Amino acid sequence: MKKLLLTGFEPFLDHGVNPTELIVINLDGKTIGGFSVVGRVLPVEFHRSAEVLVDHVRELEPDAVVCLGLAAGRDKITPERVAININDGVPDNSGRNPVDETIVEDGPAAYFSTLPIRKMVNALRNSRIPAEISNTAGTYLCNNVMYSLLHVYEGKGETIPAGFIHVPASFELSVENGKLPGWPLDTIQRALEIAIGELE
Ligand code: PCA
Repeated sequence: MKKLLLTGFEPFLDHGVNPTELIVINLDGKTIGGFSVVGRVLPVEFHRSAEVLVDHVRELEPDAVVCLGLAAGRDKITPERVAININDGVPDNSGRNPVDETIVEDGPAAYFSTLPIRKMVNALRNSRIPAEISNTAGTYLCNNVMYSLLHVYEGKGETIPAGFIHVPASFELSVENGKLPGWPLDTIQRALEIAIGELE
């Protein structure tokens, strides 16, 4: 059976939990469509996250890679279209906050997702789950790991379905912070199972 590497992130900033961490732990070892899922949690640290991800890719040699991250404040499931060659953001979990740095010196400006993002969004909407393609993954860790992941496959001259999906806050987070739209965790998880079901 084909292998899917599914990553989430640990909690960061003032978010007490990260729904993507809980979901990849829940889905680890499960089968979705034709893929057996290997769930892994990444640190939120500019100097480590991509390295940890790339180590998993080397070790597992997956047939597809879907990285997940929390986009607190978004109210839809948003597969990302593009990652850009920039690190810039508020302090990460190690206190580092790069300003206008490149991720890969002399790397291309951007990489497009190789996930079937339009099919994923259509499948989600057909299941009455709010979803849209996002045209910016930001310049924080989510963009960093997506760019780094696609750079690895570019370097290998290999194309597999690989990319990033941002999810809204969970209900638990919206209780913690009254201003965030929050979804039940199991709805976010079901949405991701539907999106992953579009992989071939
Ligand atoms: N979301 C952040 C980093 C970790 C996460 O879950 C982001 O959108 O960059």
